[in-house]
Amino acid sequence: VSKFLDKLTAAAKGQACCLCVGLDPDPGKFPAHLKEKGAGAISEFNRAVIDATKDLAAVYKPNLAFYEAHGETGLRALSETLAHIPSEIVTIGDAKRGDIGNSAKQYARALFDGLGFDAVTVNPYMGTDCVLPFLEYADRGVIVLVLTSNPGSADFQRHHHLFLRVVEMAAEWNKSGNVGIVVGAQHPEELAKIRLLAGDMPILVPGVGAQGGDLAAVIEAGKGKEPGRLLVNVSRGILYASSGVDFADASRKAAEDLVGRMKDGD
Ligand code: OMP
Repeated sequence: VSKFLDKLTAAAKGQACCLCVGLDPDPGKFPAHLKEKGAGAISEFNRAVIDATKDLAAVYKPNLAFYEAHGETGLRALSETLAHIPSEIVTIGDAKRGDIGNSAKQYARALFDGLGFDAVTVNPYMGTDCVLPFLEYADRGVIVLVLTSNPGSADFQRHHHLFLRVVEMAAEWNKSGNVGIVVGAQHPEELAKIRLLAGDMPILVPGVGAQGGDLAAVIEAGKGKEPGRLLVNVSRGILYASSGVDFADASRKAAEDLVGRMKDGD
């Protein structure tokens, strides 16, 4: 068992299905008093959401696009955000990297050594050699895209059931017990099949909330045996639960509601 899996198990606090809060800050959606500060307000916004949800979240998942989009200001906000997350909560750097080994090695350095994430998302569709540099960090999580939440997942991933081959490969890559997979909430039937094939590997499920996925169906199909093996990510549904000054309280209420439904599904 990897250090990543140990940390995830502890952070799940006995819950089979647990909450991953997606930290995807979009200054255009901030409440008026922060919106006027633009990207300069990202750190303050995230800190308020973290303070309001940290007893409910097992995982925080910043998507790097929302930080890189603002250049140096955004990258500084990302570091400040990571520094604010309590050390017992798992962090996933959602970067969806995938490149030839020589380049992937540098991506892995940036995300694990530089930013210090516990885990990262990786796009495995370029093949094993592109995933290996991440796997070498045996103490960190490597969460590979299998069947994504977007409509375009039909174009290649579903073609000849290619995604099932990725599940098989993910199981082979899991020698250090540090691999997880991503399956969008839009595919509960496939999720059930993937859970059977993947054993108790952690499955990250985005697509509940703004993208309309059905939480009850996801829990039914995707629950694992050990705590924390099903991670349901919600970003916009939590961050922008209110566009007023009460945004942090509203984010807490949204997170509480989700965690309540996760417990009922146990
Ligand atoms: P919301 O739709 O706002 O809850 O955000 C979903 C988050 O999950 C975003 O950061 C997406 O980039 C990410 N995501 C998907 O939406 N679909 C996927 O198939 C995979 C991911 C991901 O890897 O997290």
